[in-house]
Amino acid sequence: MAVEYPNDLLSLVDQSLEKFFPSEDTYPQVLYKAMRYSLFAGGKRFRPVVVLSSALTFGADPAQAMPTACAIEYIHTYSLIHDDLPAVDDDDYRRGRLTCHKVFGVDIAIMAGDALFAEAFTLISRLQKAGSSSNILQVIRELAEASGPGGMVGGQVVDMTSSDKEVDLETVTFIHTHKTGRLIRAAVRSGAILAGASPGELELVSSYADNLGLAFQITDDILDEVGTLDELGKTPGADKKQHKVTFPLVMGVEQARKTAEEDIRKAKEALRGIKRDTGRLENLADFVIERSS
Ligand code: GRG
Repeated sequence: MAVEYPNDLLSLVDQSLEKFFPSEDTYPQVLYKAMRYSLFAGGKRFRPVVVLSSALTFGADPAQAMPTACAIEYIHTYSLIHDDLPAVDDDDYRRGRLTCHKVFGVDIAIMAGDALFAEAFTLISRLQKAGSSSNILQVIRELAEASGPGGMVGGQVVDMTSSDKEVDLETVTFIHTHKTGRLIRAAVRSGAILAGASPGELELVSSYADNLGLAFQITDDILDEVGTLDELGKTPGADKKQHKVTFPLVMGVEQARKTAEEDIRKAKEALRGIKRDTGRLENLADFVIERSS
């Protein structure tokens, strides 16, 4: 049976993004239009949903973690805009519509990505009220580190410099855990930190997050091989065309799927040590392995 996605949280995120994000009449309009074009193009809102699920697990209300949840979506959207640029992956479609640079031009798309990244930290520092000051500062640090050279951008650079080369499992694991995994880890940890999880709980939920993040990118690789434009909202087969380093390339689709399943098993095992209702986090783990978009 298909796993049910937490659409209740997704709707709350969509409403909050509308509430927090400046209107397209804001000057300079072309910039806000480009940012909004990519931010409001749909998408699963997986990372904000993860923040809220983690916050709920450790006893906070979704509203209390919402500015952080939305800020992570700004960062994720920035990464997608830049990832699609001609100098990077050169993609025409994303989230079922033309990519930002195709509509607004490369110059504005670069600026829209940069502005979304900065706006993420503006949002948290202005509106993240729940949580102690030191916990909010810790969340800012989690997101900055996860996005920067030790996280998403570092992983992306190894990805870009590895295409066309003979690669081993260690390199592809580094790429995936950094390019995609670090931001998902930051999402899990931020929700837990804002809700006041104990150090022991934080350690266990981080282990859940690491396995979840790796499985998420392996399923992304598999979907690029077996998915359709309709399902994915972007052109499938792009990894192969660009000689990208992926798990299916290193070990074949079947073994890649087994690896992702094993990561999800480990993620769930980590949850078992947490003496809370971890049902929402378990459900997200099931979603990651079964997703078709
Ligand atoms: C700075 C030029 C420049 C490039 C960097 C940081 C970066 C661009 C790219 C990071 C790599 C990246 C885009 C990782 C995310 C990979 C991924 C799994 C994307 C899809 O995420 P989903 O499935 O998409 O959550 P939706 O559309 O549902 O939000």
